[in-house]
Amino acid sequence: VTSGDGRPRSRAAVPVSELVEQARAGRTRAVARLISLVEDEAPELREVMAALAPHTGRAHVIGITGAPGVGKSTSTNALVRELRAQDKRVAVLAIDPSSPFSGGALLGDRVRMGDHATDPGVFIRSMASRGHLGGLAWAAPQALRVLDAAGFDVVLVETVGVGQSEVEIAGTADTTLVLLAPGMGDGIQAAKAGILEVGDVYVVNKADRPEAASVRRDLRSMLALTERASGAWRPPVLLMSAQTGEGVERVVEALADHVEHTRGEQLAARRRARARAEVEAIALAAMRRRWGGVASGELDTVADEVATGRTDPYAAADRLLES
Ligand SMILES: Nc1nc2c(ncn2[C@@H]2O[C@H](COP(=O)(O)OP(=O)(O)OP(=O)(O)O)[C@@H](O)[C@H]2O)c(=O)[nH]1
Ligand SMILES: [Mg+2]
Repeated sequence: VTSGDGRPRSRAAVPVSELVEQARAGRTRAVARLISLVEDEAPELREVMAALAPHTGRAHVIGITGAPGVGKSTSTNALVRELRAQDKRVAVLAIDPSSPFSGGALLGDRVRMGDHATDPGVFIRSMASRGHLGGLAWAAPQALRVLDAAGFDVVLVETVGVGQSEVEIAGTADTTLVLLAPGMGDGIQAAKAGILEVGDVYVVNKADRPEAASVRRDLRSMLALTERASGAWRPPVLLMSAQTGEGVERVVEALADHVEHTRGEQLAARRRARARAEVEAIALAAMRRRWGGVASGELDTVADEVATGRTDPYAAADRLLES
């Protein structure tokens, strides 16, 4: 398994070992460079990941998900402010699984996050899949690994757009925060989107609006129908106004409570699931690269045999896996 696609190594003007050292010392530019290596699927990644591995497992990874317009970006900003007030170092990874390009819609978010632009205790980065072989399943966990090893106490993963992949990305965090807001779709839609299963902490944002209380009531009664083992974590449903800051402190407290409550077997299981997805994505990308590369004729050969009826697709796949 190679980590890259054979593109020239020119990007790494600074040796990997030095970049890793600098990132671990909290140097923002080194952290940014390492994440760029992830985005580019650079060949140096193998060495980077080997160097980072012993230094991971400390950060609290929090996934933030919710329908467009519920206030994910505003809330992320408010959470960062509160965490900074508690002297925590915070990284924000904004992920757009649907868009092949960075920028665009994320630009507005960057501006909003400008509140923290000059704070060295805050690192903000947008990421898109850019249509790479490995996609986001490949890139997101590796970016998290960089931020974790760089010593951030909390990493907020904000997903942009809607769909199953958001729920999946948020679902592999240590703690998943699901945001709702009045007027942003009722409880039925929440149930449809699968969020009743993934949330560890539910937050009804825009609590400065009068309808927030009834959204909370509806959500609570729906969650009450979900079966949970005795002693299991019961997701709280909190009211917050990201805009005024009301309730933000309580939300940060609930997020910390959740990770404390699950520390041990449950947290280990989530992290294992995340690592599993990561390893699988790396292995699959390596296989695709091997079979799909211009140099590799094996896939074309078996495809031709399948297309002309000389062999069946299962036998062909077996041959590929054995090759
Ligand atoms: N009244 C009120 N409005 C809010 C609050 N939080 C966010 N908003 C507004 O809701 C709108 C959407 O907020 P965003 O933070 O951009 O929401 P988002 O979920 O990141 O949106 P997408 O990135 O498009 O999915 C903006 O106009 C915000 O100003 C709040 O607490 N109260
Ligand atoms: Mg947003």
